[in-house]
Amino acid sequence: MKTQVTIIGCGPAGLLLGHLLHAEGIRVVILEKSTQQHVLSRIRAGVLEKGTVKLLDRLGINQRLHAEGLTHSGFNLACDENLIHINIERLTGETVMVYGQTEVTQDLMDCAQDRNLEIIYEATDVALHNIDSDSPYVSYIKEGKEQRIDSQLIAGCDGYHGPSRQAIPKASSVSFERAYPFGWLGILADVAPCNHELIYASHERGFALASMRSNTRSRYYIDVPLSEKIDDWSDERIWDEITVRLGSEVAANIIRGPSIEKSIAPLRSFVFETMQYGRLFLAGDSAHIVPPTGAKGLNLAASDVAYLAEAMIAYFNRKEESVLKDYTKRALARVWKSERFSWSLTKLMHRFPEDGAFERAMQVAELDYIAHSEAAQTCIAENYIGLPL
Ligand code: RFL
Ligand code: PHB
Repeated sequence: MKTQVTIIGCGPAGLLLGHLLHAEGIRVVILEKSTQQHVLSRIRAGVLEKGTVKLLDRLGINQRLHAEGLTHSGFNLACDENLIHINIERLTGETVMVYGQTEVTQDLMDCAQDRNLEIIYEATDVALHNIDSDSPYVSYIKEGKEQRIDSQLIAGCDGYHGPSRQAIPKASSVSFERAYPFGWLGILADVAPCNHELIYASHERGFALASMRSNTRSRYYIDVPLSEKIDDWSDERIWDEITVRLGSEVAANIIRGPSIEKSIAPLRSFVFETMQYGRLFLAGDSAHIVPPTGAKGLNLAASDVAYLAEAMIAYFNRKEESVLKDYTKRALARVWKSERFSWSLTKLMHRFPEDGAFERAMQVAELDYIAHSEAAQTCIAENYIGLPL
């Protein structure tokens, strides 16, 4: 098979890139190793920046988003019993949208079918070849048969564990990494949220986040040591811990219910420099990971592909090779600022094993400073809504 761009991975990065290119008449094939149902079963992000919403508006894949998404004009930081309201709309003039990654993915998949954007699910053993030449290709196995797609460009949108980044020689890249000594234990339940806005809580016992998917579906997280096993956490034990960490005023409004999903996700900061090697371009989690504390991962995937689509369109329409070369620099400038924000919010809100009374006092002092400084709140708000594209 021949096409113009082969996209590896059918997460938000691959799907958005596929739609952006397909809308410009560029021939695209998306290869996904899992089934559609499996991709949709992964419960992940919940908060969309304005820039991500605008991208979906531009594609016209936005009906359900605007009908069901919740516009949030603020969020809260909590420190023990104190709530600090960050009014992002008053401070920045912008809002964010609470709409699950599962819903975004579902909308992009449904629309791919309507618009004849080709997605090949259950493509296993995907391998990249000749990426530093003008005739790159991707091989894979489908229904037991070896297949091959020749294309001019390849987009590696295959997440942190995919083969694309591994195809780039070590000597041509540099990795930056920070693994955290805890993970987020998440629980999804069909109960009303405890608050109309998100609450990120820093408590003596650790971190907690009260989030939501709708007015009837809640998503909560607590941080736990990486050694913890999900089977040791009954729903009741999780609800008890959430209740303590969110403080008594918030806890009074928590409605408990059986979990629909619960899992533990490790936290990591990671940046891979370069995002281009020959004809291969990386986007989203294949190139970088942020801890989820700032709600940046999916939004960074969206900003990467906005830049990458622009570069690939200029390349195909106007034969501009130089815009392809600029992609890494443009994307990384935004990536590093999101890395910084996610890392600093993680440090502020979590208890690290090596931290003692002094470090806790520093966190409490910083949160108290934020509570009383409009400048500090503005700084947090402008990062939370997303830096300009
Ligand atoms: P994905 O979503 O991992 O998709 C990659 C796709 O590639 C496929 N793949 C392969 N396909 C073919 N061949 C192979 N060999 C392949 N290997 C892998 C995979 O099956 C998959 O379908 O990466 P993408 O598209 O870059 O999207 C990134 C986001 O998913 C991620 O950054 C966010 O979920 C992070 N994140 C959040 N981001 C936000 O912007 N806001 C949030 O509120 C937010 N909350 C979160 C999060 C991530 C979390 N976890 C579980 C890590 C909360 C959590 C708990
Ligand atoms: C979520 O609802 O899953 C969520 C919200 C905000 C975050 C991370 C995850 O920062």
